[in-house]
Formats: sequence, structure tokens, C-alpha cells
Amino acid sequence: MSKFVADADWLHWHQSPSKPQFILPNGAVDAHCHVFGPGEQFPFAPERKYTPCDASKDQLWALRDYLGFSRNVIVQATCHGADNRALVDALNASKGLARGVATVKESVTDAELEALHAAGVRGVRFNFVKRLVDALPFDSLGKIANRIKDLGWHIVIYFESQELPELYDFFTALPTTVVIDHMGRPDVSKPVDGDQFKLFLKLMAENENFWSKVSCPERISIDGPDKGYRDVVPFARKVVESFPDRVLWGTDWPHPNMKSHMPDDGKLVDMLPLIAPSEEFQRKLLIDNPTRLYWAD
Ligand code: 0GY
Repeated sequence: MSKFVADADWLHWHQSPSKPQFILPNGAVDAHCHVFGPGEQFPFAPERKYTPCDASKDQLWALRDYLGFSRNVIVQATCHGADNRALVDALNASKGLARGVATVKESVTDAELEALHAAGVRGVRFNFVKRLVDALPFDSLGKIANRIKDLGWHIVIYFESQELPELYDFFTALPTTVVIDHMGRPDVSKPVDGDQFKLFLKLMAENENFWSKVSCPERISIDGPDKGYRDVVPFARKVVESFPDRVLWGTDWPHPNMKSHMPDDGKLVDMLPLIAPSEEFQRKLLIDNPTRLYWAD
């Protein structure tokens, strides 16, 4: 038996998602998903804030094929800390169909960075969500940013909307392409043209090195799945229509830390034509942009 037992309130990912009605274009990339464990082989980090259930690379490939995606970008989640072995194992087994975003510490060596690059890592993730990390070592993050720049990597940042004013100057000083997870988690009870989302849109408009994932309606929505997460649509659509060449989309499988419900991945795919309402927007969001960022070589 594994020494890791998922948290008692951990929701297992959907075992039988619906087949999407929306047919994904050939070459579509699921640009935000994770692999967890198996804990027996790839232990979870001692400093983790949650213990998930296992979600293996083979289960991810099965979902990719079932939904109709061609490729994946696997993002390191905090439960694995800066131990990227599960991620690298998945990338190495992917036959070139997956690229990765790692988490590293300042002590990472050049040789380790090069090995991550060879495996298919093309970015690092800086997590600013307070419930997920202990401290924010800004000096360290700045140093890491300067080192990974030389590899041509980008930085993925994860934060919640109320933190943006405080983090704004740190973000805009970053020297690489910067990808924001889930539109900076807007408060969708506020208007799309309200002050909070305006700050996010300003960040995107005034800094052409900033990209955004328009993913995770299930985390952001107040309306919830029964109403098709419809309150998130105007936010995601605004970002896609304003910055069509700098947006990405992903399932977020296996949906860590979802406490209210577990989304049906097929239904998430079916939201795509609502947030990217033309074939051109869809092609950019699902193929051109992720390919440019992750498969440039
Ligand atoms: C996500 C969401 C979460 C967790 C992580 O790294 C993580 O632990 O990403 C979350 O709890 O919001 O983006 O998948």
C-alpha cells in the first residue's frame, strides 16, 4: 500500500467525462494539466499543502486521446515541490507529445537546468497563492528568472486577483515571457469592466511579454457547473478577443484542490466556442500559441 493517502476531502477526478460536442482542431494542445505521483514511485513533497490521489501519465494520455487533444503541457504542481521527477518521467515517455513547466530552487545547477530542457521543460512556475506556498522568496525568484532567461524559457505565474496590486511591479520587472495562470483568478462577481479586472487587462495591454491562460472556469465560477460556469465566459472571451496571440487553454486535469465539485472535462472543452467564438480564435488559442511557446524548436 502507498505511504501516501489522499486528503479525506480530496475529490477524485472525473472517471467518465462526457465526449465533447465541440470537435477540437487537429493539433490542439491541452496547455495546463498535471501529473501526480504515483506517490509510491515519485513521493510528494514534505512541504506540500495537500496530498492528492495519484494521477498518472498514462491516465493523462488516455484523457488527451479521449477529448481529442494532440499534445499536453504538464505544469509542476506544489504537491511535488521542486522535485520534478514525475514531470520528467512523463515528458520522457510522451514521445515528444508533451512539454513541461518545472519548479526549481535557486540552488538548481546549470546541469540540472540543461537536463530539464533536454526532457522538454520550457518554463518555470512561480506560485504566489498563499494557501499553497509558505513564503515568497522574491530575491531567489529574481535570480532564477535571470538564469532561465538564457535557456529561452518563460515564467508561469499563479496568483489570486486580490494580490495583483502588490505583485504588479515585481511581475513587470521579470525579464522573460510571463504566462498568467487562469486570468489571475478574477472575482467574477465584479464586472468585466470593473477596477479589479481592469488592472489585469492593463497588465496584459501594457506588457507584450505577458500571456494568459483562459482556463479553469470551475475554480473561478460562482454560478457553478449546473449553469455551465457561464459567469466566467465574458472574462475569458474578453481576454481572447483582446489578446488573441497571447492566450492558452488547458483542462487543469486532475483538478487539484477542487472542493465543491469535480468538473466534467468534456464539458470544459465544450466551453471553448463560447470563449473563442471563431475558428481563427480557436486555432490561435489551441494550436498556434502553444506551439510557438512550447514547440518553437
Ligand atoms: C491549479 C491549481 C491549484 C493548485 C496548484 O500547484 C498547485 O498545487 O496548481 C489550486 O489549488 O488552485 O492551477 O491547478
